[in-house]
Amino acid sequence: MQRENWASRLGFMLAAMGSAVGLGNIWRFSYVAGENGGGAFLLLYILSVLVIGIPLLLVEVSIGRKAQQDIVGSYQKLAPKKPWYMFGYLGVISAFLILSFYSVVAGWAIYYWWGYLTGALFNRPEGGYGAAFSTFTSQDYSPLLWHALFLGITMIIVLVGVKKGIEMANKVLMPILAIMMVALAVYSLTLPGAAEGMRFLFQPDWSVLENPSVYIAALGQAFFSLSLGVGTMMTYGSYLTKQHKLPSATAGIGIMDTLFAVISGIVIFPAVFAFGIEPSSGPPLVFITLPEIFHQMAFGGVIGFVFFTALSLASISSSISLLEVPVAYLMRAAKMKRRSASLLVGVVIFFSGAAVSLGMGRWSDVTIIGNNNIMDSMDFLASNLFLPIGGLTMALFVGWYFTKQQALDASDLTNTAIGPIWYTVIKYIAPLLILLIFLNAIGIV
Ligand code: LEU
Repeated sequence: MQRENWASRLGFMLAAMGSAVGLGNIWRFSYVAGENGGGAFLLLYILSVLVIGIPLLLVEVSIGRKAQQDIVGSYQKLAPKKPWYMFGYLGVISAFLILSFYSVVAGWAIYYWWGYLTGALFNRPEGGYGAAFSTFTSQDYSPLLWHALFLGITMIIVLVGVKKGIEMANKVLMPILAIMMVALAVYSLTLPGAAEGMRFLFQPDWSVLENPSVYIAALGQAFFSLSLGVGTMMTYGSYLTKQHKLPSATAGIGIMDTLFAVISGIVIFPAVFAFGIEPSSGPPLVFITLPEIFHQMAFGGVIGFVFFTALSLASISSSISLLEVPVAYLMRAAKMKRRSASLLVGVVIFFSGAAVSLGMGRWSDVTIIGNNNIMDSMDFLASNLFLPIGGLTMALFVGWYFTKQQALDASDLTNTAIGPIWYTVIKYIAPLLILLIFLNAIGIV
């Protein structure tokens, strides 16, 4: 069967950017930054992106393009009969875990979108937006419906195929979301909590660095936000042909994605302080903060509507990339049709997502890892452990299994000044840093 390809390098760029920019930049970034003390976390996150994330993004896309396969197939093809492919399965599992909660949270975003469309959210609910949010998410059925709707849309786009839906949607979407975010940031800076919010975000409180979990949170956020280590970028890279140059594309994606996160911090934190919300409120943070902002703004209802439209669409372009990982795998390994693979994975994820959703209410006392509920446990496992392990494997694969020449060639860095620097980073520096962060987290160093 002929494999699909992107229409152009721009098509790939947009799809990869669409994968990177999503709930991770707005929802996850703000609450993780809030929980980890703000400024010092931001610094560690940006360092993780620059030193580990962007170089590994190039690694991941290069493997995919060279192998022209899904994540498991790529390792099998480039390293036949070697155990590397086992780590490919880790990517498939991560995609599965992440999509299970991603779809639930995106369901919340669509519910908010609907609330602005119908005007239900224009007026501050009795008891505030925070209470309304937990009333909604702790219900049994309603959040499930939005989760099902979001997952259904994701499945339809994936079963139509990579090129058609994805490239087009992202062309319009990214610019709208970017404009909205910048405009909201400017507005947030006029709020009475602006100075405090900016201090929280940009003035590091170094004492938080004594806590090892801050490092792993920053690393995990970098991986999650760049869609790195899960196989999405490898799969998207596999729809590229050799004529497209990768280094500038991947650097551009990494920088854009990080800018989105920083700007969303500028939107959220002034409002957090202006409205007296706890920065460490966890996953509900943006769902409480944003409606407060829109409530206060002139034409806030319309702005809320446009914003949640853009956020929901941005989440779709990320969830498609996640679903594409197991689908591409099943299409090759189980010789399934795109349609049946998408349906099968979608249905399974609906059920695991349902557990996540019930974990916000009826099953809220179910804890899996430490004190974490179902969603936070899945997120911790996937984002803070599996993705960095996936990335580490990719770095070791290209750094140690490939020859230097093969590595440079696969990533279009032959005879370039940055080639040797990149190679040193992916062969030694990034793997060592990831290991150190892990060892530190379990208390060994
Ligand atoms: N990078 C995406 C986001 O920030 C998530 C990824 C796991 C597809 O929303």
